[in-house]
Amino acid sequence: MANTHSNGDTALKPSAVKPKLPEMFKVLLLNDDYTPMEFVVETIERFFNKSREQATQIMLKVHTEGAGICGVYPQDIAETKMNQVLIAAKEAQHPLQCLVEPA
Ligand code: TYC
Repeated sequence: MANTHSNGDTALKPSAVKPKLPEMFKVLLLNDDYTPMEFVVETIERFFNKSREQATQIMLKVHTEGAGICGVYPQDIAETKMNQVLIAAKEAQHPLQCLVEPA
């Protein structure tokens, strides 16, 4: 772990200090027949910090293809966003489904 230099200084091995990027996870929305398009767009704007235009594009992709990516984040952030979406959907009594998977 620590190397001692001739001058008495110590340094961490490069392997001990090399910054490691976090594993990344996609947050996906799934299509259904009941959740209003407007609710999906507002949800994407609210929780994924997207513009109206970006949110509309994502919603339409989910609507036509069955699923779409709202964003890619470290695991804890991705899971928090998924839970925020699921709670908001449940509160509004919409069946909107959201999931997290490795990017
Ligand atoms: N298919 C829904 C409708 O026609 C809209 C919708 C889009 C629902 C995206 C869910 O993740 C979704 N009202």
